[in-house]
Amino acid sequence: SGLLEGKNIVIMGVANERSIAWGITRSLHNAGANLIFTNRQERSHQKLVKLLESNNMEATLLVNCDVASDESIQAAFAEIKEKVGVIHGVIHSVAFAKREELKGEYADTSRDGFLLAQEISAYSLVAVTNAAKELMTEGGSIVTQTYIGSERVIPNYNVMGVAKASLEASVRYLAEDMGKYNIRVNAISAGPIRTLSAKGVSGFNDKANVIVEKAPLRRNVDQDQVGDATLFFVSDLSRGVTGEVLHVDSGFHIIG
Ligand code: 0WD
Repeated sequence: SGLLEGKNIVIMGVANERSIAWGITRSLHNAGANLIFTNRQERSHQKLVKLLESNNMEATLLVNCDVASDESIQAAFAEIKEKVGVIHGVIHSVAFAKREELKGEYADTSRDGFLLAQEISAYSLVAVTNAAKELMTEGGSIVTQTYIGSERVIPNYNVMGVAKASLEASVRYLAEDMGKYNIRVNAISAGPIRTLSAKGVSGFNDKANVIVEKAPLRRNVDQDQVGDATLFFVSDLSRGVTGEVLHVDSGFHIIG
């Protein structure tokens, strides 16, 4: 369907074909969106170029963006403004924590490991929202990716769980700030999906097995399910929704 025909959407965080952001890309592309991509690493950029080619998709623009740097964020959105003009959505699908902080005890988290996880995984949404709002002159929708480790203690998720709690609180405060510009801010809380980042957290298989065992739908979610839920948030179908965290987790979060 053409839900997003003529809409310019920025997608941040396609590392490879397993990335959640790539599932989102498929859903938004099928809905007719014009897609602008940002990558941090040259390696991801090359992979994305190949992925687009092999899927017969044409990107509107590819730009570099390291969310650890305000200058990089400013430069990325300045380039998008110059070459594309108005944007209608941003997909924030980036996070980072040191591998050694994603196992063992949370109590062992280092000061710089804590700050790094907060910076890349939570503050980046604040900085990106502020840069993107200048380009969202026709209103817009910002969607980020979170995980249930923000609400409950999930073994090994540790410092990232605390960063996701910060991210979800940011979604609510940003939703209030952006509402007056007709910009909505929401999050999707996906169940575990095997990606490059997921491999960095110890015990991925245990997490996936628990979903099959306990979730009402008794199966794991995939990138396309997150993509379609994101399409809902980006499109006008969700025009009454902001500051929300939507679980796309086969219903796992309701089970005690
Ligand atoms: O089970 C999972 N995989 C879940 C992931 C369940 C629920 C939520 N999520 C979240 C993640 O925490 C993250 O926020 O979804 C988001 C995307 O994660 P993913 O798809 O699992 O991971 P991956 O494919 O590794 O993509 C992460 C991206 C990469 O993109 P680039 O283009 O940079 O290679 O985050 C990127 C990472 O490199 N990233 C950064 N991007 C810009 N600036 C930075 C940075 N400083 N650091 C990491």
